[in-house]
Amino acid sequence: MRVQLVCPAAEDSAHLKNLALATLAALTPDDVELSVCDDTLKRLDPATDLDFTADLAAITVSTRTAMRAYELAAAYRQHGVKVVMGGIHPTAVPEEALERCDCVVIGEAEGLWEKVIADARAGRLQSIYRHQTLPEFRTPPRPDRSIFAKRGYIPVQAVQASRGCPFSCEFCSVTPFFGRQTRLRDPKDVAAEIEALGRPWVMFSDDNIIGVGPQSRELFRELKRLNITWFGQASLQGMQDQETLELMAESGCRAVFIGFESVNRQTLVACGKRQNKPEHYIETVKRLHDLGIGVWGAFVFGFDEDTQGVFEETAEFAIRAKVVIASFAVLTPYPGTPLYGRLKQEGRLLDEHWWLHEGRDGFPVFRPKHMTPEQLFEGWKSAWPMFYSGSSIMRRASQALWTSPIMFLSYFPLNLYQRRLTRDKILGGNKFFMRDRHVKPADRQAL
Ligand code: B12
Ligand code: SF4
Repeated sequence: MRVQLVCPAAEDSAHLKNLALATLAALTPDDVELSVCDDTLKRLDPATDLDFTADLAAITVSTRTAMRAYELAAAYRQHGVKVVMGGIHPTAVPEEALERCDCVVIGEAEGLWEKVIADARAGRLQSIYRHQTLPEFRTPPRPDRSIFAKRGYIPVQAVQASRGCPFSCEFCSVTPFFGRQTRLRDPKDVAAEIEALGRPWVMFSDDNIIGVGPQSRELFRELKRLNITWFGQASLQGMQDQETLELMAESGCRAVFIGFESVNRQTLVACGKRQNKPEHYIETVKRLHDLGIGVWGAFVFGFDEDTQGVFEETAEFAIRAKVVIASFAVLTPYPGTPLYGRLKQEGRLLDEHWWLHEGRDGFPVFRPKHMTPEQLFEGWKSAWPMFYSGSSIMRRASQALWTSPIMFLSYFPLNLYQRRLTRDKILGGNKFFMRDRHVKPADRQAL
């Protein structure tokens, strides 16, 4: 039997080894011949790059990659290849996916993929596979990364140490998909996996590497003896505990991605992100920086409490907090989230199937409460040049530059890269984007 594993790309997909495909590879019986088609490395030409002699194509799908996944699936099916889809998006909207493929795996692959393969072999592939309960994750099968050998990926290994999240922020897909209870891997198992990978730079694919108190500390102790460098996403819950932060730094953490989302307490309460307390943001960033951990802050615009002042207020806050880099997003109702359900019920979705239609990148797909979609779009765009203006980069450097040797070397390249992205992608090549008050005229010359 021959199976082709497929990773479709969105326009901005990074060259990262996809952990879902490596997991499927690990679950596949040895006598099945596997190949990989990764659209994120090189845009695949459906006519020439897909293996139409395969028995099965298995496509991992997120909402951002759904359109491309459907396009690739159509090509396989035209040539008689059966297509299985799995991942966050088909789990949220299985009926939609089933109109475009032969089989949908709802939820996590462990315990189901083996059945899919057996049934496909026997010629009795079912249209839906799903779990009765969430699979065990204490010692899951080790992802098989040999499928990525000799390709042009970013030299970072993605590793997952937990699944699920105890919070349920209204806009997030994680809790509906992975459950409200965090399932933790055995820290020794995580460390053994990393050790077997040759102690690479690690990116944890967990949603919250710090949020589970004593167990997080157990993991950090295991990582400490490996002497590695790692990055991950962390919730602000647990960040008040200095001992945990110190251990995190000692274990090799050099950067964290933090979803601050908003600087307004009411917004955070309303969207369910109660663990974020804006009054602690600046101090938390400083404590992390003092320990050699750079902070990448993420903010979202378009919440019901947001008014026209939110863009400047947020960008200024991020500058004052001196985060190493920041990203700003427009609130997006992903299917299957409580936010999607609410906006649909309130009749505020501009397009109920927005992911199936080409839109302007970053343009809202719903009607915000206190502004028009255009005002939200323009406001979102305005936050980027404020944050990546020359004077902001210099102002933040005073703290961020000294966090660690890695930050020292990467602070300016990272910021200049983001600044270029702002000019080319967010502002569509507008060379004079920095007409804001953080910008000295001399800075404009630099563009
Ligand atoms: C790491 C990560 C990233 C990384 C890298 C992702 C990558 N390519 O490896 C980076 C930082 C680049 C990133 C970017 C973004 N991300 Co992200 N990311 C994650 C995160 C935290 C982990 C993903 C992961 O590796 N999981 C581990 C693997 C093993 O799990 P998995 O993919 O779900 O696969 C399992 C099952 O789904 C299933 N499965 C998956 N595919 C298939 C296929 C088949 C055939 C079968 C049978 C089963 C199956 O089996 C697997 C094993 O059980 C998730 C949250 C999460 N907990 O999953 C968000 C998440 C996927 N990201 C999300 C979002 C929104 C984004 C961004 C849009 C953010 C932004 N505003 O820019 C961008 C978009 C990037 C793009 N171009 O697509 C959302 C997606 C929501 C949705 N409905 O699609 C998530 C769920 C987070 C959230 N809070 O809601 N992300
Ligand atoms: S946004 Fe973060 S904290 Fe909130 S539910 Fe999602 S993963 Fe959990």
